[in-house]
Amino acid sequence: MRVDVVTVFPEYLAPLGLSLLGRAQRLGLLAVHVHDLRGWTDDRHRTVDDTPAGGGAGMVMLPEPWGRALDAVRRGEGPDGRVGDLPAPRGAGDADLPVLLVPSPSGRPLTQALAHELAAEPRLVLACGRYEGIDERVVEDAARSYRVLPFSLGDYVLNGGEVAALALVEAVGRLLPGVVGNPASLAEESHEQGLLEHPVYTRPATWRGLEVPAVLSSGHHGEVSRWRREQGLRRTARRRPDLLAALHAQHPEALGASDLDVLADEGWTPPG
Ligand code: 6GU
Repeated sequence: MRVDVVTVFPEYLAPLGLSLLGRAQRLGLLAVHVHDLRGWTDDRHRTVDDTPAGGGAGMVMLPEPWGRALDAVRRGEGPDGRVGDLPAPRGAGDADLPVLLVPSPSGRPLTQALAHELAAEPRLVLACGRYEGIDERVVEDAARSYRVLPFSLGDYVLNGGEVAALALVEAVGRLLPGVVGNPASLAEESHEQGLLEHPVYTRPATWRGLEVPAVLSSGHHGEVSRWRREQGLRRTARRRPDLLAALHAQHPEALGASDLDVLADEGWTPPG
């Protein structure tokens, strides 16, 4: 997968070179290209923003640098020409357009399901805005050559899209084949089955007077699995009952009779 990020703070994306994603890049599983938006300005001050039309607080990002940046990145170029290889086109039609991800508190919530959808794409482009946002015509124009997807990390406000870009590239990148060493560990995580994951423990068996639950040392795989399922259900009922309602609405068969007993014990019963 190729990922291009356009930002006025390229240094913000440096952590993508660390840890698992750094290894994925060295292995050629992922190519990340970070571009400075100011490379596409043409004035002495390298201006990227101006006052909002209609008045109001803050500044809005100018369309001209963004238009040039997104045209160039679409062609696999940075401010100074060609960078890296473009992935081979997959077929024809709109599905072949690269996805343009625009971090915004008014975007579609980033979920594990969306991360999986994006992990199937050969190419992602991230347009990180700052200040009050990017002139809306940039997104309108970009829709002619990209599949535009505004996304949000949650219902709170960040100063710019860079932290969201880091989160998105990590959530998507770790789903690419070969990036996480043991793929089995992916399937068991929170949000993969529509539930939160059970708690985990390691040595020592007693620490500051606190014990690892005895069942985990029993050696009975069946009992361990049952206990983990129950703990995941209890945790979800306590912390995220909204997830249970969504799971029950979309996959009623996913919650069996013993699951519903556990949930009833937590005070959760299916709606209706
Ligand atoms: Cl994706 N961007 C910004 N600027 N703020 C956010 C966000 C994204 N998600 C939540 N708040």
